[in-house]
Amino acid sequence: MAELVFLSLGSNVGEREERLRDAIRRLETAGRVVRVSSFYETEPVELTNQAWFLNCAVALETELTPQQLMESILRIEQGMGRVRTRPKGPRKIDIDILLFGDAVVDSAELTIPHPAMQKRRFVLEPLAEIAPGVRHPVLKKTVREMLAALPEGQVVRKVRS
Ligand code: PH2
Ligand code: MG
Ligand code: MG
Repeated sequence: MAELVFLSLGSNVGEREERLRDAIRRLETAGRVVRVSSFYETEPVELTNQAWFLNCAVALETELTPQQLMESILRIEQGMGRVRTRPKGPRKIDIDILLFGDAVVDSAELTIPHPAMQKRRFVLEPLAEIAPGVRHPVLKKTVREMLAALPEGQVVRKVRS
């Protein structure tokens, strides 16, 4: 049975927009891309001394398991030449699993829902555009509610719709 998965994509190195578009095309190998948000220009958070990101959210219908999807994402990131320098540092492409249906996964390699999604405006603004009423299976809040609960601060600007 297909599950509906929500992903966050980000790039802050080189041709960011082309990178996001390329990643979205490649995600078709893992399922069916059913929705894509606008692209957002976002201030870097957590590791702040790096270039601004372009971020978006994607809804993917997939028959893969969470583990298989993660492996498929790692292959896409590697195929796009991502080099892991330091955690949270600059990257050509980052694809994170936010929500995987109502699944809750907590293994050494994979945590779903994404543990930081409720704190990140660069995740919630794009996600609210394509899935405002979707509910976090642990926090029991909708995306719209999580976004409304965020403190002001991080600059997130829509650049394209
Ligand atoms: N990703 C991070 C850390 N900080 N900041 C923004 N604006 N966008 C990101 O995608 C991002 C970040 C770790 O993956
Ligand atoms: Mg990330
Ligand atoms: Mg990642």
